[in-house]
Amino acid sequence: MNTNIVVFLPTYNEKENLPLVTERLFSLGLDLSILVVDDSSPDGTGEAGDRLAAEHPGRFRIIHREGPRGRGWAGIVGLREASRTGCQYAVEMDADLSHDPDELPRLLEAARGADLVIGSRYMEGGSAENFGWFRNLNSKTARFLSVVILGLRYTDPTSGYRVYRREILADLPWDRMISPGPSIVEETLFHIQRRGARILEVPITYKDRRHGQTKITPGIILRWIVTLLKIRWAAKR
Ligand SMILES: Nc1nc2c(ncn2[C@@H]2O[C@H](COP(=O)(O)OP(=O)(O)OP(=O)(O)O)[C@@H](O)[C@H]2O)c(=O)[nH]1
Ligand SMILES: [Mg+2]
Repeated sequence: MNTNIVVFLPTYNEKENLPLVTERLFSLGLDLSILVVDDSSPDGTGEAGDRLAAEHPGRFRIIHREGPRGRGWAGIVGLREASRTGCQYAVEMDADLSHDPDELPRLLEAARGADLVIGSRYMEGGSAENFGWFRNLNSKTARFLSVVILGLRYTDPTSGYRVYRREILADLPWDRMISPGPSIVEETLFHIQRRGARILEVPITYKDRRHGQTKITPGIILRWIVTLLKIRWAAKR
């Protein structure tokens, strides 16, 4: 992959969404390629990805992970791989179209003056469509714990819509990263903050997922909290 921008998409059961998000990203007309890390989705996302790779040689790549699935494990593989390409920026976003590809140019623009740009739902100008009280409460609790446990004082530390300067990713301690699940997002932010990097937030409008179902289970939430504590603990030693 020889593009200026590499977009990493983690996927688990996103068969309908993957071709849609791919088309939307390519239609932006940027020098951009897509790197998918799929956890052997039972719904056939992997095969859909193989077809897209055949249609877009050199611009679309899919890595098929085996073993237990995990947003974090997929994130470690995907971002690390992106950091090894010759790109200038690596983008991380959900594959379910909750993160609007049309907002990417604005995030990239902001990245000219930063090491990391976070798309924020909760700063002035940002929003999260159709968040009911339960998701709102979950999201608030997650932000609160991110501040208390890891000191991540941002409006949206749990946002997975981000632009990283490649060098900052290449500098992360990948072999010591421990998040199996969604806490990978906080873990990368924690390490980047410790490096004294320039971190910027810009507002985004978070949309409801287009197709398919959420992958978050009560077990994943519980493990998320335990992992934040482990990250903090490991950093102290
Ligand atoms: N490879 C991989 N990707 C995952 C896994 N869990 C979630 N993802 C992907 O990570 C992104 C975010 O997951 P979501 O389930 O959408 O989580 P969410 O955005 O908090 O919840 P909803 O939008 O309500 O579904 C999506 O692109 C998922 O397909 C996983 O175990 N492995
Ligand atoms: Mg989602």
